[in-house]
Amino acid sequence: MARLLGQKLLTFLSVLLLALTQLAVATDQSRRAAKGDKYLIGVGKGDITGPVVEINFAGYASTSQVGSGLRQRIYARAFIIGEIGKPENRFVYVVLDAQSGDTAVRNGVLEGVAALGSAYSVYGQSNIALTGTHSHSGPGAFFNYLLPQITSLGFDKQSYQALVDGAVLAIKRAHESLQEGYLDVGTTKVTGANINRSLYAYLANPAAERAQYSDDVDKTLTLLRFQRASDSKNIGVLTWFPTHGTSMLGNNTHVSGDNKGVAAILFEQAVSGSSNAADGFVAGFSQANVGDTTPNVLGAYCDDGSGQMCSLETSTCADGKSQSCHGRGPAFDKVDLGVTSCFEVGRRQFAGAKALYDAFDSAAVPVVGSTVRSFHYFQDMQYYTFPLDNGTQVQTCPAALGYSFAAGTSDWPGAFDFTQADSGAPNNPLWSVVSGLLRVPSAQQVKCQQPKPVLLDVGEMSTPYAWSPNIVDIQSLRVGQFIIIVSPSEATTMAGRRWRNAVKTAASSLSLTTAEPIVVLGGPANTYAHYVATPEEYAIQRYEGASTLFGQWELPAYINLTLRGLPALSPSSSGAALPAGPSPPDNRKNSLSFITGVVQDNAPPGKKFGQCTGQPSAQYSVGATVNATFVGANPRNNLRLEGTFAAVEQLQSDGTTWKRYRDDSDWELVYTWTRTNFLLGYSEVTISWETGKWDGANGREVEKGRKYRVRYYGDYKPLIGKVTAFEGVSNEFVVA
Ligand SMILES: *[C@@H]1O[C@H](CO)[C@@H](O)[C@H](O)[C@H]1NC(C)=O
Ligand SMILES: *[C@@H]1O[C@H](CO)[C@@H](O)[C@H](O)[C@H]1NC(C)=O
Ligand SMILES: *[C@@H]1O[C@H](CO)[C@@H](O)[C@H](O)[C@H]1NC(C)=O
Ligand SMILES: *[C@@H]1O[C@H](CO)[C@@H](O)[C@H](O)[C@H]1NC(C)=O
Ligand SMILES: CC(=O)N[C@H]1CO[C@H](CO)[C@@H](O)[C@@H]1O
Repeated sequence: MARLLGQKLLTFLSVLLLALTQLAVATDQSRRAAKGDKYLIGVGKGDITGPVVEINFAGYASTSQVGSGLRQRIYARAFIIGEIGKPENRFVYVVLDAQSGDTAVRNGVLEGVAALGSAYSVYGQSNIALTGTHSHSGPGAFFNYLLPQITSLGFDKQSYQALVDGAVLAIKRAHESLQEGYLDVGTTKVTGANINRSLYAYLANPAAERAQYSDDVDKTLTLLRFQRASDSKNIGVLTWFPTHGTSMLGNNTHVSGDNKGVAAILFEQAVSGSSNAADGFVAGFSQANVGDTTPNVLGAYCDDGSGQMCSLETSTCADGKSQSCHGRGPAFDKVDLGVTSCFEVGRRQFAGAKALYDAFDSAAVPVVGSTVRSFHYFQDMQYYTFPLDNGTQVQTCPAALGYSFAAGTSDWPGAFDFTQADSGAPNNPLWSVVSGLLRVPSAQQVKCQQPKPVLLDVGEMSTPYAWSPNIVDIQSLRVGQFIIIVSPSEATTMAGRRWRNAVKTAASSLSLTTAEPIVVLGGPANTYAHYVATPEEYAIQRYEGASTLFGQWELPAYINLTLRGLPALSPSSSGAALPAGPSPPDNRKNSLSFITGVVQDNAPPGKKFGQCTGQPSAQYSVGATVNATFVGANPRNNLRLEGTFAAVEQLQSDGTTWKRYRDDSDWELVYTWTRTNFLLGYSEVTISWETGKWDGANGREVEKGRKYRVRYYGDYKPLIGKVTAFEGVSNEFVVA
């Protein structure tokens, strides 16, 4: 009996084994068939959360938007792709949760990567692309040029360094993770995450051209999947989709990565621990032809009590001004400063990308052709002469901004402090110094920039140092049939389409790729060169046209310059074939700054740093906000990069051990710093845990019936002496 059973079991086992082997072969074959070529791939992530308080935010250019805390840490995410066995054929695509790439930051990153040692000498000017997600919700003051420094009162070394160090760390981690693997690319349509904020300008493009597209913004999200060969686990995804990082309003003062920061973290949290995702999975949500897009998908309305939409033509309200015109996000709410809409627009991008990712094996196209190449050169845009398609010679101009620039957009009106006569305008010592240096544009410039009326002749101003870039980065990357245009400017929808189409056509006629080329556009990258609109949109001179720095022919020039570099992406090119071009000015050492450092922190008499002065209640129901307030110190004393200022801890079943449950990387945990006495250096910190409200998106519901407590990590600076770390912890409470 036992023997018979044993025999049966054996037969059964051998049949099972055979079936499994066949299955394995079949799977392997279908996997092979669906796979492209093997590349060297690596991903890495680094914390770039700069000073979260007392520093102006980048993006809205509003002097009054100064940080008061942190909602979610921001990151650099680096993706390296290379040819196997050929270290010289490699590129790095970095996505920064920041307003844009920038020349100062790029220089810092290049120096930082070079300092990592000889293994990193393969990375440099040509093959590092530094792109920003165009978030308007993070610290500024890191820029190379004067104009974007004005509202931040100059350059801040700490803010700059946080970006540089985090990006270098992300690149280092990506390099250390390099291994053989496959790349696949898929697309999906994401709805409800963008609309056109400059429809009137878009409509100036030829009707026949517009008829080729079903939407007046691009709705397509492109996803590149990184899958390692060793065990077929995915190590990361890199996506492109255009929508402005303006979900958080211009009066929000908590740092976050805006909607793309949300999407990236939701994706990383959702795949974490899943069987086909490797540890350290990185999700990059890169910006695309963002120029005329807005995440405020309900449209732009006048906050003047009229309930009217802003005018289509000029985005103004009944008073003829743009000041009360505001775009509304999907969860429009005046009091939450865009927080709910931001999460929702992030969630929509995440959900689209995740659904595509889950169906990827059937939906994706393998990247094929072993070639990996990149090119980069600097181009001076002052009077660059080149032929249009019809042969007519035209030229670009020194940078200038038109009148509509000062009006801002419906995402947030009124950029900069041009209303000097306005008694309500905030006092800006930097502007007081430099406004006298404004110059009248030269006759040649006025003519060149037509039909733009020049408001700020930034390209002809270099006192005390350059105000805006005239020299820009022309860069593209390529792996197999996948080509990435790296744009220094925010391309409008149609500008991006023309640029991608031109590259695709040229790549085909140059026979650059074996499979049909797939072209994406990422940016704003490397430097911040404002916008690039089509010549037709330029003629309309709304915000995007007014911010197209180099005149009406900027887009055809960018296309011409990209096509010039394209042969460098061919398999026979050594990549270094192109002359480097003129170097842009490096203003890191000579930038003005009116930003003061931390003077001192003190605890009020009878209290000590970290003492919990506002205890949470004993019990909360899910959905409630838990607040704990502590005697605080300035978070600029220590950015706690790769760490946290705030944590929620959960009591484990042993009844004694506490485990970290939420931290600064979580949207629902908010850190707020308030200076309570400037002279004496007192401040307090409130840590708010918004339980339940954001759960569900990534399956991280609060565990009910458990005990929790709030922990605060701070660092104080005495008037004399060194910065010292401290911690504070609240009483425990139950979430039921
Ligand atoms: C933020 O700005 C919006 C739009 O102007 C406004 O409706 C809201 O009242 C402001 N919120 C705060 C707290 O200032
Ligand atoms: C780009 O412009 C240059 C002149 O600056 C010209 O020689 C070249 O043919 C142009 N390239 C294309 C593809 O139009
Ligand atoms: C070429 O196209 C430009 C832009 O549309 C136009 O201004 C110019 O007149 C055209 N030249 C010729 C020779 O048709
Ligand atoms: C919690 O603290 C924040 C920040 O100080 C404050 O805005 C909010 O009103 C507080 N909420 C509750 C429920 O006390
Ligand atoms: C801000 C704005 O005007 N957005 C418009 C973009 O285009 C759509 C039509 O496709 C309009 O409905 C939006 O109002």
